[in-house]
Amino acid sequence: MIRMEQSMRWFGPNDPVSLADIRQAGCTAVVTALHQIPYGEVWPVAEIEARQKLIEAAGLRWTVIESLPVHEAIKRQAGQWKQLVENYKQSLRNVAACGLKVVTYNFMPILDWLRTDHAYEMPDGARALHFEKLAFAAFDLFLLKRPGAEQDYTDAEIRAAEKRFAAMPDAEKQTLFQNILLGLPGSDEAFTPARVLEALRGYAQIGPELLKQHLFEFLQEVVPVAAELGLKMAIHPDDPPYPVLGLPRVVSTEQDVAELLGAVPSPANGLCFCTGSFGARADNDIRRMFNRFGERVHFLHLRNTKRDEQGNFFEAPHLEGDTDLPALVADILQLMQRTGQPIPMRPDHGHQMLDDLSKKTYPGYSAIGRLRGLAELRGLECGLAAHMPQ
Ligand code: CS2
Ligand code: MN
Repeated sequence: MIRMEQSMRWFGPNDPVSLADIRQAGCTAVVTALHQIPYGEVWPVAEIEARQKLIEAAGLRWTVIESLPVHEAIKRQAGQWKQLVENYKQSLRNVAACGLKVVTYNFMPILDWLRTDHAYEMPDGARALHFEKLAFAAFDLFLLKRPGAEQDYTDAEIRAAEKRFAAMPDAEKQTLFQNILLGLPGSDEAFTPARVLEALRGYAQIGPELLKQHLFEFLQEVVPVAAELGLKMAIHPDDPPYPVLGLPRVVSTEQDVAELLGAVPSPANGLCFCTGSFGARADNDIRRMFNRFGERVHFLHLRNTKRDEQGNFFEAPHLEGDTDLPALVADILQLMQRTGQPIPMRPDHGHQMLDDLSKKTYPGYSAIGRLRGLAELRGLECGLAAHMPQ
């Protein structure tokens, strides 16, 4: 019976969650990146190998990169972008030479995932990541003061955001600000408002159609190289999967994915299927999407979200929330038996709980909550596999 490969994300030697912790959680692999290499620079073979040695010495494997970031200039097709695409190809050659197999990346302008609250209290006292639309609007309008932001909200939304902001204690305003400008995954360096506003100006002329075109042109360049090297590219969806800060979004819906996979039909052009990101939209039917695109899914992020009518969502326990993960895992098992290919998986985020409540880790990436998520998913897969007709 072919099963998912179980891993956790590791942010490298500075991650408070160690490789030993990850191994004890039951993982056979980690997914990681060379976070110390500035975006756009080539990943040197020596550094890839050094990282690999650390991981293997802990009894784990490294086959999935998360992420090999795409430089902003490539997304905007500005400045030295052609050289940066060449650098990306060279990094692909280097990681392939070291035996890595899957390359995760995203095409979200400027920022990676966004939440308004990193410590949203669950009824059981655990803490979850939360996206509250009104708080986000308050940040956008009154803290960041993005020029033209009013045009992206209705009058009623602006009034509600004003009220929400007026009632917000100063400490909450500060946390909101810090949460949203958290910085990129694996970095301790937060964005400054000036830097974000400047970066936003770079997208003033770029709508979703143009950004999509830039993405497809990037793929036309890098996918043939990846295919030849035996690498699989896995794009992560937008998180949240709708426009924020007036920025264009290109990987949020089933239609987006169909276009993206169709634009460069090579099997090397695939997806990081993140159930939590896609699942934050009520109009994404997660199982239908997986069953339509499954053969191009090269990496799985399994997590759950709970939405409300207003479009707010929090990260629910892995087997609760709006996405039927038990049914999805059954679909995944079936697909893997059909293709004969195990798909690497990781629990994407977890609650901050138990001893971790007093520890500082990357938001969403504490050990115990992810251990819980992984254990539940592993048990689920195991039970389903045992009862699956051969
Ligand atoms: C991850 C993303 O932490 C997360 O939510 O799923 O940061 C993901 O690693 C990147 O978007 C992939 O490039
Ligand atoms: Mn994800």
